[in-house]
Order: sequence, then structure tokens, then C-alpha cells
Amino acid sequence: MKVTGFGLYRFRLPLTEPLFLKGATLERREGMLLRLEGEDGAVGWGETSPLPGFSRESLPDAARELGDMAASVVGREVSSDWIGMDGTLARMLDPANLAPSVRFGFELAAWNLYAATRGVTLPALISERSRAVVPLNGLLAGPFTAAPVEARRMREDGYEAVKLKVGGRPVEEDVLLVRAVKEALGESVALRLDANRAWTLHEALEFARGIEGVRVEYLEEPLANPAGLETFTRSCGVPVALDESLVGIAPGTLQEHRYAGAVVMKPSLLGGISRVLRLADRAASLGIRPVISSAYETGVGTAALVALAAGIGGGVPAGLDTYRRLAGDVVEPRLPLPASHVQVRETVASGSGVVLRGLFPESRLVG
Ligand code: OSB
Ligand code: MG
Repeated sequence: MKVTGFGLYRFRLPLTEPLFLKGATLERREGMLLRLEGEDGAVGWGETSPLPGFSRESLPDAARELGDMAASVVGREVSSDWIGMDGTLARMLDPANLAPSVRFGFELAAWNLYAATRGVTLPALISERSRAVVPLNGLLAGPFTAAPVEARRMREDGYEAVKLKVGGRPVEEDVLLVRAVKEALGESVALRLDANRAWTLHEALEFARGIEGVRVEYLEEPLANPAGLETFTRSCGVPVALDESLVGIAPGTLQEHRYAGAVVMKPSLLGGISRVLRLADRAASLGIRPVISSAYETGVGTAALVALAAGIGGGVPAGLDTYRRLAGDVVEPRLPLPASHVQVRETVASGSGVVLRGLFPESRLVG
């Protein structure tokens, strides 16, 4: 089967409320969809949505790269060795050094096209032992006073894990908040914390002392200077997770970060499916817990993250609660989220139900 053509679409979706990210406030979520077409009529969709404040590539730059990449595969044969973390496609893309969101969108479209022509599902391509159900973590985003209430509701809704952002207020306040949230969650719901590199080593250790006795699954990126992460975790015993730091870590050097308890992997920011599969493979061999996580993708990207989590998560809750913030989507019906657990088959099917008219009036062709 050959690739016969492609389409590139721009979307702009409303959010439930403005999103405050590092150095950027988003009123809308913008990005692109790529549709790759095969000679048998099969199509595969992918999503490229750079996240302001986190992605280095701009949307126009990503659009150009994605369009060039798609044009370069028209006429190419999609053989059975295309797919896989070290398949022909991944090896062809390695030297191209695509922006992470572009590599994610392009690989996703290609994997989806391949799945469509073979009549298999994306989760089956990712792993032979894909799970039917994936647990998800709830993301606490509300103000200080609302968080414990929201946390209790998530516990009642069956969440196995809940994630709380820290580092944006004085350390003593974070300590009080973490204690209140953990009390609301109880011992049966895991508490994940994310400081997004807010602290000095001294502040982080002060925080760790403050929460002594509170069981935390992990603390993501406590330090402004990640060189101190190993010292931090060894001196206080709080497990750390890598997120921002992973961007600069080649899968082959992950053993230098054995001190980490978990790696939080966002394929849109890390550079696609194959890179995440390679990292997950290394993490598994080092005993580091792999967590698939989202960055405000639409239903197309988020469904792919569910497929990845089903294949590599080992039942670890995935962090896909950013989907909650989108007030519209490019797929219909919407994915069955937010939820404490998702059915993989149903979710992945929704993720391929792209609609370009009606629900999606602002879409337009780029180039
Ligand atoms: O720091 O983990 C982050 C989303 C976009 C950009 C950065 C981050 C996030 C999330 C994802 O918090 C949600 C999750 O991991 O549960
Ligand atoms: Mg994080």
C-alpha cells in the first residue's frame, strides 16, 4: 500500500476557562491535524499542537515542517516494517530532527494509516499485550480552598491517583494544602505532586520536611536546577519524577537517572510515539515507573495517549486530565473523559471520528 496524499487542517478550540501556563495565557487551544491517505482509501489522522510555554516550535513553523514531511512520503510504500519503536519510519525520522509536536503528529498519522490498512487497532500496533482499561489520574486545578473538596469527590468517583500542582505559593501553604488533600484522599488514592521546577534545593527540602509522614507516589520536577534531583531524593526519601528534564535525556542515557521513581512522558513534547516507546523500554529495564501524560491535546492526540498507556503503562494511572479543559473537540462523539478509568477500544474509536464541518467551523486548510 502506498501513501497517496495528505490534508493539513488548522483548529482553534474553546477552553472551559483561560489556561495559565509558564509565560503564556491561552484563551483557545490551537493546533493542526494531519490526514494521511492511502491508495486503498484508508486514512490516518495525527495531531500536532505545540503548547505555548512548553514547546519551542511555533505553530507556523510546525505547520511548515509537518507539511514538508507529509509531502515527502506521498508515493512511498507503507511496508510492514514501517511501524515499531525502531521501525523504518522511526529510523527515517531520526536524522530529520523534527520538532517534538511535529514528530508526534506525523508518526501518529502514519501509525493510524498503517492500522487502518491492516484492519488492526492502534493499541494492538503499540503492544501485543495492550490492556482493555486504563486508569487515569485526576488533576486538581482549583483554588487552595477547593482542592480538598475536589479531591474527596475524585476519591468517591473511583480515581486511583490524583495530581496536585505545588510550588506556586509559599512552601508552608503548600505543606498545609498537601496535608489537607492527602487527608481527603485517604491511603487508597495515590497522591502525585508536580512543582514544575519551582524550588531551590533548600526550599524543596523544607517542603519535604513539612510533609513528613504523608505518603506521596512522587514529586515531579521539584528543582529549578535538576542537577540536584538525586541529592534531593536521597536526602529526604521523597520519590522524584522526571518531566521537563526528559526533553534533554536520550533514551540510551536514562540509566544516569536511576534515582528517579518515575518518568512522566508527554509524546507531544518529547517527540512522538517511537521516542516514548524507547524511553519506556529503558525505564522498564531500570525499574522506573512509566507514566503517559497529556499536554492539552484534542481527542485525536488524547486517544493515542490512551493507546500508549494501554500498551506500556503496566496499569499505572495515566495523566490525561488536561482533556477536561477543552470545551470543544475535533472528534465526535467526544472521548469518554474525564473519568477515573477509560475503556481503550471505545476511546480509540472516538479518537478517529474526526469531523471537519458543523462542530468544527473554524477549521481551514493550511497551505
Ligand atoms: O507539568 O505535568 C506538567 C500539562 C501540560 C504541560 C505540563 C504539564 C501538564 C500536566 C499534565 O500537568 C497532566 C498530568 O500529568 O496529569
Ligand atoms: Mg509535570
